[in-house]
Amino acid sequence: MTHSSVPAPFLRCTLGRKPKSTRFPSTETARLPPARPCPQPRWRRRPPCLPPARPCPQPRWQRRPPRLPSARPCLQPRWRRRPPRLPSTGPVIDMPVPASFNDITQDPNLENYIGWVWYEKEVLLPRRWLQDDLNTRVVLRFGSAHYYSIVWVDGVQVAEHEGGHLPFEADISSVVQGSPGIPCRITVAINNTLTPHTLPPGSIQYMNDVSKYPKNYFVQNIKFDFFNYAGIHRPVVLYTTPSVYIDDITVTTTSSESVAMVQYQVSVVGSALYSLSLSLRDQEGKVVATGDGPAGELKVLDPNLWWPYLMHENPGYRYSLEVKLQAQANGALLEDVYTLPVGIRTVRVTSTQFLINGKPFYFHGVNKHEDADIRGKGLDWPLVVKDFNLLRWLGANSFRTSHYPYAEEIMDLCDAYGIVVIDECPGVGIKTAESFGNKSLQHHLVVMEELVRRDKNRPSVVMWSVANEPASQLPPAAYYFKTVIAHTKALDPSRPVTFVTDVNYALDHGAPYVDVICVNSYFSWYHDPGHLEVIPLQLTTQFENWYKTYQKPIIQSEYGADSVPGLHSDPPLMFSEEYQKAMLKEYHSVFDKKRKEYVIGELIWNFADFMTNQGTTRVLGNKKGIFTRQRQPKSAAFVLRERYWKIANESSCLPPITKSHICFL
Ligand code: GCB
Repeated sequence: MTHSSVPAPFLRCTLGRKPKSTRFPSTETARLPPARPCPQPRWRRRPPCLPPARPCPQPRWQRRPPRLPSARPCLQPRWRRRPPRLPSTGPVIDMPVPASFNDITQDPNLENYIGWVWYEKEVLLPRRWLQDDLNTRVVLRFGSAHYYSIVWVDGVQVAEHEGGHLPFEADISSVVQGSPGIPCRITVAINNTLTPHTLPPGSIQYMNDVSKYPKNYFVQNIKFDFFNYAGIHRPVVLYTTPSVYIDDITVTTTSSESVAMVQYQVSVVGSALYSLSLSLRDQEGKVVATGDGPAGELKVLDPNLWWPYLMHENPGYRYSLEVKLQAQANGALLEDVYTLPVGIRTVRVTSTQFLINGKPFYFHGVNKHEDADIRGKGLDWPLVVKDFNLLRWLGANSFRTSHYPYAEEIMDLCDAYGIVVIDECPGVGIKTAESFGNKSLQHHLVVMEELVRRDKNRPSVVMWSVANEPASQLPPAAYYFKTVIAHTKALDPSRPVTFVTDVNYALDHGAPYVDVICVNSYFSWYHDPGHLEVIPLQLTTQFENWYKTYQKPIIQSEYGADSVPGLHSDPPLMFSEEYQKAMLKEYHSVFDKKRKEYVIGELIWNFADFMTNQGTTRVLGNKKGIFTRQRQPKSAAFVLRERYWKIANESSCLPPITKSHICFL
């Protein structure tokens, strides 16, 4: 739970000089004037993840000291104990936060850098945060950092976190309180090395043939198809709570036509002596239900349900749950207030349907990536909003967060616009037996805990996906997925769970445990390239085999073809825009037959072109987007747009009136 906050401290970051023994050339130094926290007082009142209202002082970061990665990231003890001021240790470079570091400079070594990088920033905290030190808790929160992070404040280690894509935070009160007026120094060390036990997994391969490679040469191998961007990808914020505070809220909802129940659970930390009061308001601000205590149920008469986009004229309806805590501590009355948007909706899966609020929901949507020129995976508000405009233009009602959890800011907009989400964890590229072992499994369980904790209250999230295309034909996959899926269901019994497979239906050891079969196939592309005519037969067979085996509804969770924008050919040849369109049409004819039976969705691969590792099958990245990386439509986008709107209209739901007013997020 987060309370009053200042915006991202925009870590002052610098790039370190490398020891001579490494293969990384030195990088120029550039300095900016010192960054200042919180230029606008109103930011302090905002929740922590909102973006800055205007450009902020540029941050800087330091990478230091480059060292060869090891299976388990570890730092030289001297550095871990108390990192020195980074500029005193060598050259530094300026680095924006949030952003990936890879594409910011002209240095190819930084683009492909593997190992430790260091960020640093000094922040002056408001005096009032530091004076009432018994009753104020100061927290430093990271939206995400890739992948292994250690954080110090004034040289004192305050946090250590494994894994990207998910938030982590640290109570830094004891470090910063007592020295008002003195800037505090935030230092972050991040290691982007992927090992068989990280998520996603990877491996470091040392090239020992000295006739071919320089000394200590190594490569980071990965088994996933997107560029392995790294850095501080999401906002970093400082916020305060009272020393007794609302730590977490869990909300689930049930409903009938005329009455809904909102079940809540509030966890409080800091004292056992407190009182809690809750009020639920509708969008007009009218209180529709009240409650008290840490757990209970709120009854809402004639509820406005949360509906997906294109399923209702008013999609994304959310009530506002205000939770107020009062506690006595250290002779003072403390109050903590948290406001949570609540969408009332139900989700249920039958053997042939996916039901939202009891009505069949057909996923006509996309797979995405967090990916853009220059900022890589860094949160970029203009791009985020552009993408939602394109989704709505397309008539898409859903997406999968392929292949990792997306920024909370993106998820907030899904809730608000009614875009339905299959929320995927970073379990992508799990291809070796080693990555199905106990160590990996334990980490996967923790990642699911973090993901469920972050997104459990989001009405847009209708299903968890615990992995993409693992080697689920390997025998250990059975126990692995049984355990991960059972754990996820125990954490959240209200949502179905799946993973996305490309393994043959008869060989897949994980499929027995999923609620919905999500299958990827690339007929006429990776299989029988150039042969569009095989699609109808092969796709029909695929669906029938899966359904016959499991009697579970099926989503075509990926299908697609690369197209180089502007490349034309008739008859259609691979990589032309015409081929991409023709492939879509062949797939769609089968979807149209099978969606009358048990196929409950189609998600195109991919919404937009995206960067990948270099390779002989990739032309400056993966070109299966229906939009270019710069978000211009290819011909396929128009084919899909016509189809999605047709499907939306068939389901006889009123499309919402497109409002074109500006509202500030
Ligand atoms: C897949 C993967 C996705 C790739 C895509 C492709 O099956 O799930 O990550 O990018 O195929 O284009 O190869």
